[in-house]
Amino acid sequence: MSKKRFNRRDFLKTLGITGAAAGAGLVLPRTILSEHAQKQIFEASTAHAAEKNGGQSYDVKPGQLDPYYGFWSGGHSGEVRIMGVPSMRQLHRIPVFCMDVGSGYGITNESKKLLKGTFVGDTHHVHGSYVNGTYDGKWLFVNDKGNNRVARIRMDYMETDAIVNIPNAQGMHGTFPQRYPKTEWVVTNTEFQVPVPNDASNKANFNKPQNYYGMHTILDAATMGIVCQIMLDENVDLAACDYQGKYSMSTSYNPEKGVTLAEYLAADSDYLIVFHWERIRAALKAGKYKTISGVRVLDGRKGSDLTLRIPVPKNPHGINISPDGKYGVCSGKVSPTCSVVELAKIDEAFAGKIKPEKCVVAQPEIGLGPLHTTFDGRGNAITSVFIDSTNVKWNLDRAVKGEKKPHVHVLDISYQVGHIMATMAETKEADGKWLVSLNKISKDRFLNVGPLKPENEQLIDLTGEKLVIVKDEPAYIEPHDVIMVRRDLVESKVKHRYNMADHPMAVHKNEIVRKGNDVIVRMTANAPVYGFQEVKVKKGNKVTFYVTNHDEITDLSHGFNISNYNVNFVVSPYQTKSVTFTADKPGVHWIYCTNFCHALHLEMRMRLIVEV
Ligand code: K7E
Ligand code: CUA
Repeated sequence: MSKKRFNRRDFLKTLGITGAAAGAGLVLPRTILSEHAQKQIFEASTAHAAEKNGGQSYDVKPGQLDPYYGFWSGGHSGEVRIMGVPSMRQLHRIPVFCMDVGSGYGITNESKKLLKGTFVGDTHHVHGSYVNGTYDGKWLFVNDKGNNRVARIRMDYMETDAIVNIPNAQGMHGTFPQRYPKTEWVVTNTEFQVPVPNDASNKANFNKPQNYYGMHTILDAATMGIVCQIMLDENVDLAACDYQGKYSMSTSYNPEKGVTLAEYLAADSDYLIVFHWERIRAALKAGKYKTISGVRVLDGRKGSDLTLRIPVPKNPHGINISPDGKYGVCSGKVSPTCSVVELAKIDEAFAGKIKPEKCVVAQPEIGLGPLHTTFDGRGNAITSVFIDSTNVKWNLDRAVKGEKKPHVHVLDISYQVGHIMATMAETKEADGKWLVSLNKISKDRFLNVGPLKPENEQLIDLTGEKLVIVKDEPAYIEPHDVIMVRRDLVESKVKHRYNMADHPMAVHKNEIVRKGNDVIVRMTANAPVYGFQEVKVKKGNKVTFYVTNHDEITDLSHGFNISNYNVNFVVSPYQTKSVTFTADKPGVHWIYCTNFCHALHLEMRMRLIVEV
């Protein structure tokens, strides 16, 4: 193995910490990277130490199933991925905000209705719906930072079933479902401040950043309608809900309303903003809102009794709540500290009995660039530290007792970690088995595949005192965040076939309906034949195909590709999909099944004849 694994100059460039950022107090990282790398290689090559360490095996043998479902956001691929943990096998990809030509998402009429023509998306945070502080296996919620949307995925079919566009806001980021008693609300934050409303009617404010605002938006989980928005003077970043159904909270920065890098970094202290749900409900009831872009907007700026601002240093990033519901941990990002907020004190602070800053009960120094924190359910927190390229395990009680460095173990990872997550860690059932470190940069850890390199996801055994890397996995753009859910909470809810009644347009009888210029073909797919062997249309006809898969056999999906017409989709057992296009190219166009289904799969085809 090459000794020179990592070029330091390259690394510093990677960080891009020059000019304004350096001036703003960012310190250069530890510079013994090649030593890090060496140690890393050693740790990875002694992965079996993990079995000594905690005794759990990461080896999922052929035919065995993983004990955890991992739900990965796909970053600017716009999708969500399902992985098996600990095998790290990619099991499925769920297109959400993007087009997927394999499944036909973005091509079929049903998916076009969800996407409304927008298929650029940036998924950061995926979270499951809750009952009593743990996952109920019903829904996943995921944000789109790219185009201000939040989507819901129904977990019985593992497909996107609702997308809501959020007005008055931009850069939907931190997104979190209510944890207790169950998920009725979902909150989502705007990373970017914009004029409100952000349209021509408000053009007077386009060039006045002092009149831009951030929003904490509350969605109704069941209807995916917007309950209300709370207007703020800050950029609101990550979000969390408590374990009591009383509060949501968000890290925030840029109360100075800057629009340049130096300006965002000007203030030394920013806030964890806590939102008081009971008061929000009361304010809505009392009509204390303005309706802007059709949404009820409440004022949560300084002085509002709906919000509490707990000062934390500096441009804080992640806010994560310990599984016992006691503490919120704000990761400092530009400060090397994590701020531990005791949630019980928030009541007193809202009641005016203590100052908001008294909610912070510890501020340990974790490392350079702490971003996100997760938990092992045994009193330890693990924080991702971006600039140091480490995962730091530290003890919450020791921190609260005043230890400045309550470290248990520091693990070097490769390299530049963003999110980390432990199994079940965002629930009260955190079990401390596995940790995943989603590292932004893989450098030289995999075969060179050109300038766009994979990212690196590292699987870490969490059962021992030390963190031990057991697996390195490359990943395509751009796994951002993840939750890992115990298999028993999901598996029994996931269906093998659709309920035909869920699709009102399901085809039971093959027919062709011609109405003026419209041709509607309603057709079954049943291995190895489609309901028709040929369909004749006239050039210029508007043609719609409805296809229902009548095979009830598990795992027997059919494809539907129309040659020359830029159409392909897949229909799974008992599913119905449709597509509409103008028959503008005369000729014979074979429609064929793209998804292997039968010994006569290749023969599963028919002609579309476009006559002139
Ligand atoms: Cu840290 Cu979008 Cu979750 Cu990036 S955010 S890392
Ligand atoms: Cu149907 Cu292949």
